[in-house]
Amino acid sequence: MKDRLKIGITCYPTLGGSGVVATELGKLLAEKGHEVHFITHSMPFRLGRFHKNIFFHEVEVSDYYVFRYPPYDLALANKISQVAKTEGLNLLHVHYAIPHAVCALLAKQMVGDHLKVVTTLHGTDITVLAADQSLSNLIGYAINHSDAVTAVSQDLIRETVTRLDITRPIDRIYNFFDKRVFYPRDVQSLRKEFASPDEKILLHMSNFRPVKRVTDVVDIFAKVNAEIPSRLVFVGEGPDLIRVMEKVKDLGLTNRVCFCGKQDDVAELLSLSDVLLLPSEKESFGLVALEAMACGVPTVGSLAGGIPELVQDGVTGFLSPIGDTTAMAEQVIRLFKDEHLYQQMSQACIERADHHFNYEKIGKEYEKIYYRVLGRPFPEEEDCHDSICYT
Ligand code: GMT
Repeated sequence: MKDRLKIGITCYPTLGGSGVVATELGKLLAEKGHEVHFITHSMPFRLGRFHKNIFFHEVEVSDYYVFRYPPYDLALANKISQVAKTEGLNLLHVHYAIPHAVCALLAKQMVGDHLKVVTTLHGTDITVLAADQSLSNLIGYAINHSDAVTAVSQDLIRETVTRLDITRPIDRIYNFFDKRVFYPRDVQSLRKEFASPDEKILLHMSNFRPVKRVTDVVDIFAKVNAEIPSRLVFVGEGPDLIRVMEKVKDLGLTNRVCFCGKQDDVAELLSLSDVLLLPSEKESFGLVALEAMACGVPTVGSLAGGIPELVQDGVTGFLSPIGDTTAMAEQVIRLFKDEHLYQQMSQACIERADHHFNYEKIGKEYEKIYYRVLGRPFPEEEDCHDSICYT
């Protein structure tokens, strides 16, 4: 490819949507011909197969006896500077202001101003940490001093400029999905393992943090199941898992609910479900709703954060005020009772995902920012060699 870049990526490699976005973006940039260096404390969990343009540099943290806390942040900054120098990186794309953007800025000071820093905000650094006085100034500093900053929704930009003293523009770049992975899969036989043909399947996938309001999922399911025979599938685990399990038991729903735990290959599970439940209290984007959408599965959820920018109420799902489990259950029942509406919505999901959130479109938005901060023209016309060609 013309003007190939050398890009360092730092993210939380084992956690949630931000790690998925960072890893999938790195993989796809590598397919396009860029050289991608992951600089993380462990191998990103979605990295998958070997690719000649992808390199992994492990951050090792010393636990020297005088340290009260192992200095991960300093080890990361040091590692980034080493990799940037030895590999001749053009830029660092870091996910989360804290600590990754701060570490990247420190590395940049060590390496030189030619190394550019692009920071992507995913949510928690703003919606939770920006209110923490012990970190807020540093978050603002990291945002104001990065060469470019992106956020995964307009709502997150609004939150960022409201909560912090921000003196620079922030680009909105939505999350994306890979259409070679997320599409309506033929999962008839797998579906039989979860439900009989006359039953519907509701699915929730998250890290079970309190902001996900997973007990609301159980309330919604109980109401739906009282009217339409259904099954509930949970994917993931986290702090509220035990509470949710207890609630399921207390409501006598144990034999209708499946707890699958953490799963790597989620496209099949999404494809076998009829509706995704996302009743979060905070959600800067909701990557899982996009992945479900790409599989033709509508979302019923809350009017929180960036969810309405992704899920169009009444078109690709239904949204209600946070905590209104009665309305959410009614909407699921309405969808399940009206086959025509369901099919229409499912089709609208596939089209919307493909049109607005496909990698080709979103990947290009990130690449344009990379070339912009480097002061180089964006090479519009790519020969297809070494790049992704969707047919
Ligand atoms: O949802 C989580 O708790 C995980 C979190 C993360 O750090 O990975 O997800 C955030 O980033 C995702 C990717 O941009 C977004 O799709 C999620 O909406 C966002 N989560 C929250 O805002 C709670």
